[in-house]
Amino acid sequence: MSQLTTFLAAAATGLTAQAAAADFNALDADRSGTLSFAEIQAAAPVVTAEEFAAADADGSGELSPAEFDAWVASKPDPNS
Ligand SMILES: [Ca+2]
Repeated sequence: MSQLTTFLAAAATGLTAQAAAADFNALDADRSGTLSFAEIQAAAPVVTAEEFAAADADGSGELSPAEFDAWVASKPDPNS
């Protein structure tokens, strides 16, 4: 559960790019360099498909580090 805690705490407080990159690597279970919805949900089940799709700016079906970074930065309050 530590990854989830880290992820949600970071999403709640905002992240530096460096911290987001560290979280990204922790969440990238298969080391593909992108985060699938399954990988995001494995760490943060509260994330919805709609939210993931909104974060997937180019519609590739996976979040690039830049997309993940922008998404986390846009989420000051994960409960809202
Ligand atoms: Ca991956």
